[in-house]
Amino acid sequence: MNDTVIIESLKSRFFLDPQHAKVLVVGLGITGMSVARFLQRLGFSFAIIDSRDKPPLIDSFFQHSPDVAVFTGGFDDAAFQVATHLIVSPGVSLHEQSISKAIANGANIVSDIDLFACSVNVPIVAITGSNGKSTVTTMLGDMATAAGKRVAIGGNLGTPALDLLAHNAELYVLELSSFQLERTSVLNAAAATVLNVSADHLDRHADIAEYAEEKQRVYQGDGVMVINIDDVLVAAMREEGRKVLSFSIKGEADFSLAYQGDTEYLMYQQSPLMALAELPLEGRHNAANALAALALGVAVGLDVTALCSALKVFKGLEHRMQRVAQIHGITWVNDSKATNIGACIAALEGYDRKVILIAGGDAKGADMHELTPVVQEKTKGVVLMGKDAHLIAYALADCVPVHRADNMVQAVQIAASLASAGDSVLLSPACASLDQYKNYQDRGNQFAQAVLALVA
Ligand code: UMA
Ligand code: ADP
Repeated sequence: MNDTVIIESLKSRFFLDPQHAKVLVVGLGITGMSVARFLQRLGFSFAIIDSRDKPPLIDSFFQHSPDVAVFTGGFDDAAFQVATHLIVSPGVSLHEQSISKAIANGANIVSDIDLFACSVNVPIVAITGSNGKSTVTTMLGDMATAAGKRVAIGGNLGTPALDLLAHNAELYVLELSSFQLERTSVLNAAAATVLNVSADHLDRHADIAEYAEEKQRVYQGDGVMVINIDDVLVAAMREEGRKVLSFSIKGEADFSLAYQGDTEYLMYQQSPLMALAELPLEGRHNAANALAALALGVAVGLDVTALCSALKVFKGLEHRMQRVAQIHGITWVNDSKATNIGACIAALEGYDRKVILIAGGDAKGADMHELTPVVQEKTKGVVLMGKDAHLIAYALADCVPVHRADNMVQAVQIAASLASAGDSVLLSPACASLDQYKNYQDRGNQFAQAVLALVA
């Protein structure tokens, strides 16, 4: 879309006019940087504020934009009070006092996703959920490429949505977090899905109902709703009069699993699409992800045969149910990206034999008792570490043997002493990693190193 059309769209939807708006960009992370570039391109003047003393990107920002006012080291009310529009990065809560006050005074909240939605006139697919977003977004990107589309993928996945505009794509696939969705009001995705809802980010959202409501915002507009009917909170989001494609790994749906003879198939209504065994991913939850991606692809008119051809060669993402090694008959699996209970439960449910689970970290306010039944059924021992290990230990008391470790090397050594040939050891922490590691990748890498050191 050309800049004049984009500006007209911003004016009509948000009164966001380069002549009059006083824009404050809140947060100087990769989102703030992408917003700044976008506003500069369209000729807006704006200021930036970040509560950190030295936001990590400040030096590179000043190199490219020495003339923009940047406030750091706290949220100064004065900067907020003059703003007509706040473009707030996802890492900053809208409940920050200065932001609440500015909203009360009439400031408009706009997200980078809103700006993006005003800037494209090709289909957007929007994907949210507590788990599986990155997998489904990447999967669908590969599938759309196989179907001959010039596609760009990003959002919470890593590349800020506004930076995707340079691709001039025919289809955009966005992974969206609850933080991005809560401040987005004009997304009208051609197809959207909430993959699932389980407790997460309860340190930022009041409760799971509020968290689910933010996720539901992915369906705003009149595009196709792709609905996981196995998840009660998602199934309840269906809206009368909207086109819906459902998916299920448990029963009947538009996209489902079914046996024909001895072979289990991914199905589109009554037609088998491909054998489940042809999907090269561990864990039954990945069958749900494949069905969701197929439904989204079909919703935007992609050729289903091409979609399946991409699924058959999709290798999955690092740190998600990734087999690290098999040593003396013991299989070691890295699922470090399991940063909440739902992912850990899904990982354990996929096993038909007993597992040794390594878990723990920052529970982000979740109630760890939800883990108890599946841990009891699927594990023969648990090794816990990190800040909230005691909460998990409390939830699992008297259910399975629980061991404590100070670090990953120790956790792996304890797990090795508990495992016998034929067992799996699964790192699926059900917690965020930041209390002990740089990020989930660091945690997964340290696990892999500790496992490989066992052989050495
Ligand atoms: N921060 C401050 N003060 C500020 C601004 C930010 O302390 O004034 C802190 C935040 O609390 C946060 C960090 O700085 O800890 C980064 O926040 P940000 O909003 O500046 O983040 P960006 O660098 O813009 O990255 C964001 C997403 N980050 C968050 O939602 C925290 C990235 O998702 C996303 O890839 C990127 O935009 C592009 O869309 C990351 C993430 O962790 C991967 N997401 C969460 C998740 O997946 O669970 C939601
Ligand atoms: P997200 O981007 O939502 O965090 P990922 O694809 O990165 O999702 O996967 C995060 C974690 O969730 C991993 O541990 C992965 O094994 C698990 N997971 C992936 N898909 C699902 C699903 N459909 N249901 C539950 N857990 C899942």
